[in-house]
Amino acid sequence: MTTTWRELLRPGVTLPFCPGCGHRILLRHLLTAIDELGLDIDRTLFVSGIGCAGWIPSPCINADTLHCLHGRAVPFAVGAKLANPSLTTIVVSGDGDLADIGGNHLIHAARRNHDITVICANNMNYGMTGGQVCSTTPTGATTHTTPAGNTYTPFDLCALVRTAGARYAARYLVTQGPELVSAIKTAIGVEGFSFVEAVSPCPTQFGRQNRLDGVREAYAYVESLAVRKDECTDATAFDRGRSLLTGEFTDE
Ligand SMILES: Cc1ncc(C[n+]2csc(CCOP(=O)(O)OP(=O)(O)O)c2C)c(N)n1
Ligand SMILES: [Mg+2]
Repeated sequence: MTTTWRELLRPGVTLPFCPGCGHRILLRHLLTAIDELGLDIDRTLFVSGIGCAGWIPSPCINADTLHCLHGRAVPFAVGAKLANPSLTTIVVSGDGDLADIGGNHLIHAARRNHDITVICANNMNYGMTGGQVCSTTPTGATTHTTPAGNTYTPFDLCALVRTAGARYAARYLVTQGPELVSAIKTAIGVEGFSFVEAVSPCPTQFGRQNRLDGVREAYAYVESLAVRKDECTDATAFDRGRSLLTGEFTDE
C-alpha cells in the first residue's frame, strides 16, 4: 500500500523529459490520482506505445508496464484485460501514437466498450521524432513538416471516442491540475471504455517551431486555445481548428 504519489515513482529513475515538458506534469497528476484512489498497484497495468509520452509509465512508474509497439498500446491493453479481467488497465500514450498510427485501434476499442482507461498526452505534434505535424496539430501551426502552417483541421479526440462509443471522455490542460486528477480518477472508476486527453505543452519541439519564446510562452499558447465547456455559449469565439474545449463529456 502506498501513502504518497512519490512512492509510485520507480526508485532512482531519471525522468526522461525535456525542460518544461507537460508530460512530466501529467505523470505527477496520474500518480496523484492513483494514490488518492488507493489503487492496488500490484493489480494495475500500465501500457504505452512509442514516443516521449510512452515514457510516462515506463521507466517512471514502479508498477507492471508494457512498453509496446508504436500505435499498438490499445490492442495490447485490450488483450491483457481480456486475459485477466481483474487488472485495472491504463494506457498512457501520445497523440500521434493513439490517434494517428493507432487511430483505428482507438475508435474500435471505444466502439466495443472495452473496460480500459486511455490517457492521451496531447502535445499537438510528434515530439520524439523532431516535431512533425499530426492529427491534433492546430490549424495554422508550424511544424517540421508544415513549415508554412498546418492546413488541416485537427481531430477533436474526445468527440471522436464519444461518437465511437466511449462511456466517458474528458479534456483538461496539464495546468488544470485538480480537474485533471479528478477526471483521471473518474475515468479509472468507469466500467467500460474511458478516455482522458491531457493537453501537454511541448516547449522543445512545438514551441520552437512556432517561435514561442521558452517554457512560459509555450504554456501561454496552449492556455490561449482552451475554452471551458461550462462557459462556452453561442457567443463564445470558438475556432474548430484551434480551440480546445475543456471539461467532461459523458451521459452520466
Ligand atoms: C512503426 C513506427 N513508425 C514510426 C516510428 C517513429 N516514431 C517514434 S515516436 C513517433 C511519434 C510519437 O508521437 P506521439 O505519440 O505524439 O508522442 P510524443 O513524442 O509527441 O509524446 C514516431 C512517428 C516508430 N517508432 N515506429
Ligand atoms: Mg505527441
